[in-house]
Amino acid sequence: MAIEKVIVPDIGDYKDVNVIGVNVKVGDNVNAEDSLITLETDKAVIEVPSPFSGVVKEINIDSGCKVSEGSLILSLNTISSASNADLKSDKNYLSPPNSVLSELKSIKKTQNMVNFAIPDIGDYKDVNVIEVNAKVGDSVNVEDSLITLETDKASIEIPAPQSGIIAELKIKVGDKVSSGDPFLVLQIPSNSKHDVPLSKNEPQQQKYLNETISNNNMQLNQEEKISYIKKIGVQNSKNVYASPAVRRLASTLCIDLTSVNPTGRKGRITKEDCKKYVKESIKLIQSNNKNTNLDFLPEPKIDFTKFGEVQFKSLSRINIVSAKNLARNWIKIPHVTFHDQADITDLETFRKSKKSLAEKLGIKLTILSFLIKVTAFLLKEYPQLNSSLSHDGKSLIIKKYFNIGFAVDTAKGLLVPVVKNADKKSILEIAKEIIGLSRKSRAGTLSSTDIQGGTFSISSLGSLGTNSFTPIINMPEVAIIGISKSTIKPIWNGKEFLPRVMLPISLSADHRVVDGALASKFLTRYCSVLGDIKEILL
Ligand code: CAO
Repeated sequence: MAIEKVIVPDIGDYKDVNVIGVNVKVGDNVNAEDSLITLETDKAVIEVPSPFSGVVKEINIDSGCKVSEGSLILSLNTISSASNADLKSDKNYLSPPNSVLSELKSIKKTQNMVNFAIPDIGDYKDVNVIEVNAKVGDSVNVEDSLITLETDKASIEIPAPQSGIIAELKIKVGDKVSSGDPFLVLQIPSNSKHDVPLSKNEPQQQKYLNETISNNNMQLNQEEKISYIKKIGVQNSKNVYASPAVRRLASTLCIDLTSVNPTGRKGRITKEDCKKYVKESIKLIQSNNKNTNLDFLPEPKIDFTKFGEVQFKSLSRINIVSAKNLARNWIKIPHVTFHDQADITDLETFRKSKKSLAEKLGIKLTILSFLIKVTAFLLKEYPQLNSSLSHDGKSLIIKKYFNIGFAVDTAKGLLVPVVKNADKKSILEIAKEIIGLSRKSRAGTLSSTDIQGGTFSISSLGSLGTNSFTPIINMPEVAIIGISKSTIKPIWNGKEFLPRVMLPISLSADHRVVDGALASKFLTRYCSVLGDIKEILL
C-alpha cells in the first residue's frame, strides 16, 4: 500500500480554472481513468481522470475553487503500487486523454470562430442551393441574406445568424442541404455582445428534437418545441457526474443536468439518460398542452343552491367528449364565418317531384343528401377546403378523397357520422346512407369507421329553425357548412319580386388555411350550384 498524490495534469494554457465538480469522496474506491474532478473553462468542460486505482484518502480541493496545472487534487491509498507502476511509466499518465487536449487546442485556435448550421427549414431535405450571396472575407450583418435555397414550393433565404466576417462557407451553388447541415464559420469580433456558443446553436437543438420526436412517433408542433426549449433551457449542470460528451449533448439540448436521473456507473449521467429526459419533457409538454397555454382566469366555482333550487343532471360520455373537442376546436382554430342564401326553389321542386320515387325504394329524399353531393362536387374545385394543416403548421395536407360528415342530434349528444366518397355516390345512395347512419347514431350502434376519415362537415339545423349560426370546425378539417331553415322570400329578378325558397348557409373556415376571398368564392359558388343543381351533371 502506498500513498500517491494526484495533481492537475497539463490542461493547455489554462490557469485558475473553475472546479465545477468533485466526483469522488474520501473512502471511495476508484479505478484508473475514473473521473475525479470536473473543470470548466470558458470554452470547455474537462474531466480529470484518476491516474491510479486506489482508495481516496484525502481530498484537497472543493467544488468552486480554482486550479491550474500542478494543483494538488487528492491523495490515494493505492491498492498495489506494482500494478500502478505501468501507468506511472507511461509519461502521459498525468495528462487528460488526447481527445480532450486536441479539443482544447482547437478551441484556442478557433477562438471567436463560430460554426453555424442551416436553420430549421421545415420538413424539406436535400434542398438545392441556388445562390450564394456572400464570399469568404465578406463582413456581414446579422440577417443579411447569405444563401438562397429552392424547394419545389418556394425559395428560402438563409440569413446571417450574427454579424461578423465570413471565415468559411461550406457550401456552393448546386449543393443540396438540410436543416442542421454545417454551412458557415463566422469570425465574430471578440467584443461582440452577440457571441453565441456553438453548444446553444438552435438548429442543433431543433435537429436533435426533430430526430427524437420522429424516432418516438411523437407529434410536436413548432410551438410545443419552442416551449420545450424554453422550459428546460436552464443551464445549471455543475456538481453532477457526467462525461464531456454527455455535457456537450446536454448543453446542445439546454438540459439542466441536475434534473436528469443518472443510471450510469457510480451515478454517472449517460447520453441515454439525457435522451430519456428529453422524451419525458416532451411528453409532459404534450399533456400540459392538452389544456391550453392561454392565461385564462380560473373558472368560477359557485354554489348555485345559495340562490335557489337546482337539479344535477349527469352528462353522457358523448356530451363530455364532444364538449372537450368543441372547446379545443373553438379555441385553437381562428374561425371566420360567412353567411349567404341559396335560391333552392328549383331544387326543391325537383326534390319533391322525386320524393315518391325515392319512397318506393324506402329512401327519404331530404335536402341534406343534395347538400352532401354538392359539397363533394365543389371540394374538387376548391381542394384547399378539403385539407388539414400539418402539425408544424408549415404545409397543407390536401385530401384526394371526399368524405362528408354530418351532425346528428341524438338523445345522448352530438355525433358526426361520415358519408365516405360522396363524390362517387348518387344522391339516392347518399340519402339512403344518411338514413342508415342517422339511425345508427340514435341507436348508439355507430362503428368507429362510421365516424372516421371525414374531410369536411355539414351541420343542418334546417328542420329545427334558426336564420344563421356559427358552426364549429371539426378539427383537423378546415371548414364546415351550417344550414338553417329555408323560407320563402320575395326576391327581385330585375323586373319584379318573386317568391323564392331561400336556404341560409353559414360557412365557418379556418382562417389559417382559408382566407376570406377563398371562403367567399366557395360560398358564392355553393349557392350558385344549389340554384342550378343540373351543373353537377356536367
Ligand atoms: N329548411 C327547412 N326545412 C328543412 C330543412 C331546411 N334546411 N332541412 C330539413 N327540413 C325539414 C323538412 O320539412 C324535411 O322534410 P321533407 O324532406 O319531407 O320536406 C324535414 O325537415 C327532414 O328532416 P330530417 O331531420 O328527417 O332529415 P334531414 O336529412 O334534414 O336531417 C339529420 C337529418 C340527421 C341531419 C337531422 O335529423 C339532425 O339531427 N339535425 C340536427 C343536426 C344538429 O344538431 N346540428 C347542430 C350541430 S351544432 O350543435
